[in-house]
Amino acid sequence: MAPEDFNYSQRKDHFEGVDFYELDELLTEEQKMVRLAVRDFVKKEISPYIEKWAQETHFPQEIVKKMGQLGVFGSYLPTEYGGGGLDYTSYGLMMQEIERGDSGMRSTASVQSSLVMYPIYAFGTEVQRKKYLPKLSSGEWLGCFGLTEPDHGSNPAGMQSRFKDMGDHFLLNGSKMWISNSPKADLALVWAKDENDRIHGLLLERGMEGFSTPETHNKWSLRASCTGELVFDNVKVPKENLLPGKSGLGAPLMCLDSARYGIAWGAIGAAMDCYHTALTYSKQRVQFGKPIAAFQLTQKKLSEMLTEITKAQVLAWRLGQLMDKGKASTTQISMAKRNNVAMALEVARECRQILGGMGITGDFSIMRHMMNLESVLTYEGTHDIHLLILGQHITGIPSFS
Ligand code: TGC
Ligand code: FAD
Repeated sequence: MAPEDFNYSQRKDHFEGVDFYELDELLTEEQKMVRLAVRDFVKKEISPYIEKWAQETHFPQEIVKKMGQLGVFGSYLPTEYGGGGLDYTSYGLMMQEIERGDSGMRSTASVQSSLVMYPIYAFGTEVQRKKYLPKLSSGEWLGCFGLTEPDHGSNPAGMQSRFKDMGDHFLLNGSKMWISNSPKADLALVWAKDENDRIHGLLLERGMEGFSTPETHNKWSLRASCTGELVFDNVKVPKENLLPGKSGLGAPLMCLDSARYGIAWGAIGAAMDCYHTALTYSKQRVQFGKPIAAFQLTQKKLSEMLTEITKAQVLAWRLGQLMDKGKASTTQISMAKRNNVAMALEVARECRQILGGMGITGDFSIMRHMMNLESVLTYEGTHDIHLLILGQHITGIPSFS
């Protein structure tokens, strides 16, 4: 028997995905079709250009409409508002496939879906839903989500952005920092406190007087995604732009549950791409008269990566089931986000080593994934904050402050 018959990499699915535990058997035909459609889109519309975009710190705004046409935005929301009416596993598979291309592209998709469309659907009025959701789902409009502030990242409860009731409108002051999509967004969902210190969501449209969105430069991570601030200098916000359905920190935290779930899947995509690249490279690269794949140390790296990717897939798949049943808890989501992102970052680092010097170049995707994943490890709750969320769940004792 030829050596390749034993080799996992020779299986038909090598370039199509990593499925060592045959988890495909657990997916529906519809879920597989969704995955294939997004995979094909990424191959055609993202992968050929992403390295150039990242090197040039270019956010390809035209991708927003293309993703909208594909049905990536609001996939789990009802069709009557432009959503896809799909389940959470399909949403997860979409995030996985987009992040195989690039974490920044997945950021664009998850902010639009989970952090802008979801809260408008869940906490908005019928008028707000009808006004904004179809534009966001088609990609005609791009949205952003403003929770983090310069002095309040992990602790959003301390936010200082505030609005006053002026009778016929609200007057908003403050600022937000590190906001994905902000420099290009048409709509910003901003979290701010009222005069009673209660947090509410406000919808700000580009062009409102006193509202600006300066871009954040000099990032070494998520270079094809645009990041910026949101600055509110006496912005008059119409009263009908407040989301009435839920107030308090629990409202943005509910949105984060959905986005963190998507990241748990997305990170697997980045890991898969690194793994495939390193595997292929290691079989081609010859040192000491042998492909480096023949060395035990390389095989150890690859074996451990496959094991960790597979464990992450099982976690994500089960979490998808719990999401669909409405049973997934914040702590279960924290565990998956934390584990899967750290796994992907570790896989990217190991793969970078397998490629030696070539691993640091933009000729391969690995270093870009690795740098992107440093942000993914931090945003939507840092690696350590998710550990503390789990710690609180286990012991019943919060240790944040
Ligand atoms: P805590 O006292 O625990 O909770 C405050 C209130 O919220 C309620 N709550 C929830 N409600 C619904 N769903 C959830 N998941 C909820 N979690 C908590 C809770 O019951 C309480 O309600 P009430 O009625 O008693 O007031 O809050 P805390 O201030 O102690 O904070 C807890 C902590 C640290 C876990 C939380 O602040 C946190 O998660 N911090 C991390 C911040 C974060 O993740 N920021 C992300 C910003 S957005 C982003 O990064 C987007 S990147 C997007 C991209 O590009 O992909
Ligand atoms: P800090 O909160 O200052 O944390 C610094 C360090 O201290 C971390 O290691 C943290 O784990 C640790 N730490 C903090 N508190 C504790 C504690 N109690 N115990 C132990 N350790 C602790 N935010 C948005 O609102 N919208 C967005 O679209 C968005 N997009 C982003 C895009 C990018 C590229 C990045 C980098 C960030 C984005 N963020 C966004 C912000 C992101 O959510 C925050 O960066 C993150 O929540 C951490 O906040 P911080 O950066 O202020 O770090």
